[in-house]
Amino acid sequence: MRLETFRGASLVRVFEDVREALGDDAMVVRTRVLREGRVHAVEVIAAKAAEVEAFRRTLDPGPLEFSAEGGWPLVMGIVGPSGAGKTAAVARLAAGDFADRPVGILLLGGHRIGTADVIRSLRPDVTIETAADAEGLDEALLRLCECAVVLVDTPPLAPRDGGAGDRWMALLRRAEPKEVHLALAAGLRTEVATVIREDYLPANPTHLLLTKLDEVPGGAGAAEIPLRMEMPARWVSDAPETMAPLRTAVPRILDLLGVEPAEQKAAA
Ligand SMILES: Nc1nc2c(ncn2[C@@H]2O[C@H](COP(=O)(O)OP(=O)(O)O)[C@@H](O)[C@H]2O)c(=O)[nH]1
Ligand SMILES: [Mg+2]
Repeated sequence: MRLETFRGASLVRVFEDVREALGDDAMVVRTRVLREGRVHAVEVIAAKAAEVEAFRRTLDPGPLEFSAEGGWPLVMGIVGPSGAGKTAAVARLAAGDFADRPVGILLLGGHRIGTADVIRSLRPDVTIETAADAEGLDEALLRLCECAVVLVDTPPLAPRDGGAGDRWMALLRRAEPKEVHLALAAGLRTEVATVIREDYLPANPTHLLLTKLDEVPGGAGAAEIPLRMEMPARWVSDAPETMAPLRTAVPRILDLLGVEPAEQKAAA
């Protein structure tokens, strides 16, 4: 979806420009008054309504489907750069969204010391398994097969890791996760986010997990990564406290754009 910025001396004039450029059903994302000394100008950020609607559909992850009782656990991976908030998200999901279900944690590859403690501090009863090769993975999954959900925490990719990244990404694929969430801090430049996604493609990311939304100013700017990624999003993370639950992504991201989840406001 393309956001366009229009500026002019009055709102009426700017809306005329918006309508001319984007059509009658253009959607206004933001309106503000700019002051430069004594001069006032009006700025309107707008998009084509059909594009907003398409973005809303892309973002929608659909319901989360758990297996029937006794079935294979719902396996979900979280991948992304160092410090993106992967481990925090795993812990918050285990203690929040999935608090009422038996949750298992799988740590693939090398992790920072204390990773298991971070998760256990929020959800003491989780079983935490590690796996370094295919055989170890199969055994770990068998040990977790009574869980309803298995959350897979992963290390970051590093340029000279001697193939460690390829190994854990292959293990993640072998675990056949239903969803793989790519954790990206909201403050990243969109160009950087695009390159990171390419790096993590072998992990087959299916969803965007926008993190650290509390660290960026709100508004349309904070939605640039989801706009660029064009991936469904189930959760966002927007609090530094480890106890804070993850939030449902779609309303939060649409809110940044000033869009209601199920409807759109047409330009007056
Ligand atoms: N402000 C803020 N901090 C966060 C958020 N999510 C995680 N953090 C913090 O960011 C740091 C790195 O998180 P961590 O989960 O260890 O990142 P990982 O390397 O991707 O596993 C920790 O101090 C987290 O508490 C968030 O949404 N907002
Ligand atoms: Mg971590």
